[in-house]
Amino acid sequence: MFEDAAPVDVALAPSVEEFAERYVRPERPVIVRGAVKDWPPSYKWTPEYLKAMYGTRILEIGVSTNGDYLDYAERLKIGVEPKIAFAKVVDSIFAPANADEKCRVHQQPLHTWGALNEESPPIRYVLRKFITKNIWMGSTGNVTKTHYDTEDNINIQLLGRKEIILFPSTQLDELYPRSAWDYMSNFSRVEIEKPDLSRYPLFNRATPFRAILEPGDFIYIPIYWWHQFRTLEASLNVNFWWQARVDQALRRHGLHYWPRMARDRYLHRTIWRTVVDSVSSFVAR
Ligand SMILES: O=C(O)CCC(=O)C(=O)O
Repeated sequence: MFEDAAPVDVALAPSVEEFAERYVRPERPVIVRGAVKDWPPSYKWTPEYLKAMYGTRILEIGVSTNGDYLDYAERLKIGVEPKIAFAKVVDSIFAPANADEKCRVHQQPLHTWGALNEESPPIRYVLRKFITKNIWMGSTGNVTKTHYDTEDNINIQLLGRKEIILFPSTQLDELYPRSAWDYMSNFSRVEIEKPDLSRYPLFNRATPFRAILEPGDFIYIPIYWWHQFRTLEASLNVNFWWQARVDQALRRHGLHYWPRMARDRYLHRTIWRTVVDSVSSFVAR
């Protein structure tokens, strides 16, 4: 689907200055190819290596019969995800006995993963202090539905392939975010592959972009750009979200995200982090 969508720009190992100037400053997405060859996870993190390092670690995973994890955050909150040894997850994703059983390791912060954390320092294109570095792993056919994040994102493809559909951050109304009180308030109500235009007529004027991520590529997803990820081949990714500036945090999308953050007691941490980071970047100038 979306084969006719506009392609996301592609850059071949640009300099950091060029990346910052052409893409990050104007908040324009780009796929960067060939820029992480020397980054240890690119040449070290095979399924066998990961199993040998952390195979016995027990973690919570998402499971799905159709690749759709729409209520995943809700399920995590009420603690109903299976707990399983990492080696088993790696096998069921990269060497599945039954292709209909899908699972994923969703946004696991890497700072608790000792050696893997040390082997994955921020790549040079991570331009500001990063908030989290996560590992993602998932079966062919998984889909993370359309949503936006409140930070700039660099998502690095280590194994497998993913399709990403993006919509500009300016199209907040066209994508109909869920209620500000919803646990997934940053998710769109529109099923972008079969939109109900009678309920969501403005989606008609939304303008999709499409990108395919291959091993060794990363995608820069600017703050508030909508994105859907589809796993085309069993995948391993690492992403970095870095701190938004105060003026970015105060945009409509950020404000829409805050009510549920306040209710779930994350807001004060976000405000504090944003202020501290803005003051320290100002002082460092
Ligand atoms: O890989 C995925 O399924 C989702 C990744 C994502 O949403 C992100 O990096 O912001």
